[in-house]
Amino acid sequence: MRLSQFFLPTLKEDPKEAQIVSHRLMLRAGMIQQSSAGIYSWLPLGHRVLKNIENIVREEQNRAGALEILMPTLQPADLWRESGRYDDYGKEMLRITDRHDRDMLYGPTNEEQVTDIFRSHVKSYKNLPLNLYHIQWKFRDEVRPRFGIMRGREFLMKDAYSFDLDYEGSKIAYNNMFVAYLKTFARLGIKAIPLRADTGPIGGDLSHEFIVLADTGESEVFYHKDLLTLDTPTEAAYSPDQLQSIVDEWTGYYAAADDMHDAATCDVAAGDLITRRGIEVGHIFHFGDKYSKAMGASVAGPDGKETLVSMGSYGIGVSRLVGGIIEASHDENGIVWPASVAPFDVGLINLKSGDDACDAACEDFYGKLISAGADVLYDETSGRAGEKFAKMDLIGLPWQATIGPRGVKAGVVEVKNRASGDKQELSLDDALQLLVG
Ligand code: 5CA
Repeated sequence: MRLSQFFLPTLKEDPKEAQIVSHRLMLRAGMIQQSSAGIYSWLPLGHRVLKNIENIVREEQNRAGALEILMPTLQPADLWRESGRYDDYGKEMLRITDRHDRDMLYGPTNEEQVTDIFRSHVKSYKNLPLNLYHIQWKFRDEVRPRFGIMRGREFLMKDAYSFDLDYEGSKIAYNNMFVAYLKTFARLGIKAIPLRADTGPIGGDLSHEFIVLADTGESEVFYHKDLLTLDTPTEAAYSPDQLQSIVDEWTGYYAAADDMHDAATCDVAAGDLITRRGIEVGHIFHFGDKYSKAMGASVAGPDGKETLVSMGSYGIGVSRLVGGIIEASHDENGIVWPASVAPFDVGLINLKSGDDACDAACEDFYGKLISAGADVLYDETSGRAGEKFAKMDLIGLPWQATIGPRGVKAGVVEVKNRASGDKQELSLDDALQLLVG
């Protein structure tokens, strides 16, 4: 992509409305634009990151055996009347009336909708276990939308729903998602720690939040220091026993958010207890037959008896993750994207656009990078060198490659690693090897 043909409305100054670094950097890097309070448009750079995150989340859900569907954003109120949540949900739910005076709502989550799909089609235990997920926009009319897309009103969520014949089965489904989440967050380049959590309006008896540590997080978290030293599971699949032992290992250390932490009962030695702030990027719930009972979702069991299915739901804040990753990975010059989610792999800077030799060397290198499969943002504009460097640092691509008149003469390109700041002068071939080899 040539910068002159891209749409990258960066800002030189810090926007006044942004209170936290991720919001400030997303606005400055031209990733998003506010439409109204808590509602944003995603501009090309932001959209690329959002899609990269979405794809990693999708791949790990598919790998875990969940099946992708797509449910609508607008739902009929009647489904929510069946579960009793139409009244319970309060003002956070955006209620809409259509032209026939039918009550509708913009979905804040999809337990009811997916239970309705399930009960219409699944009648036998032989079709279980089943896990259906979608990646869809949600709406919650938050009292105080803030921090940009971190606490939005409209936001993109991955929500998966598991259906099992009994508690044992649904515990395996829960553990399976727990482990899939550890893998997902590791691939996104972040360390997210699971905490025992309150179940809130979703309900249920068992729940974990996954929290990314960042000073600007909304909740305070307390955890045993050894939790951060655990290795992320890497195998493609695990047996139910293996899943249980991974979950036991990760939940064996003390970890709690402020609403669950009790200094009096916490038995971790003071020197081992770490207190930080964190951002909730995922939340999983086991709620058994709460919805299947209210909505009549049952199957014939092996003994022929009708049995209410045991369920869980599993959310990841896909749009919130964009901000969460920035909070966890930035410096004073801008964003530092983990390679897996970066909007481009390499930023190529032409230090003297218009100079025949420079232009030719850049074009040649640009072509070679693309042929080798790299996603490249090529700054061939006539801006000043300082501005070009500042812009590349701000948008945080993992690698920068700079070609100027001196380098052209010497046959070298300067390659900078955004995260470490390390720079090296390499021949074009060696640079290519390093960037795409
Ligand atoms: N039905 C369950 C799981 S599918 C559910 O809705 N869980 S949730 O309420 O915890 O939301 C799941 C994830 O969505 C959260 O962990 C968080 O990362 C994200 N999320 C929730 N509210 C917002 C919001 N207002 N803005 C951005 N992301 C949000």
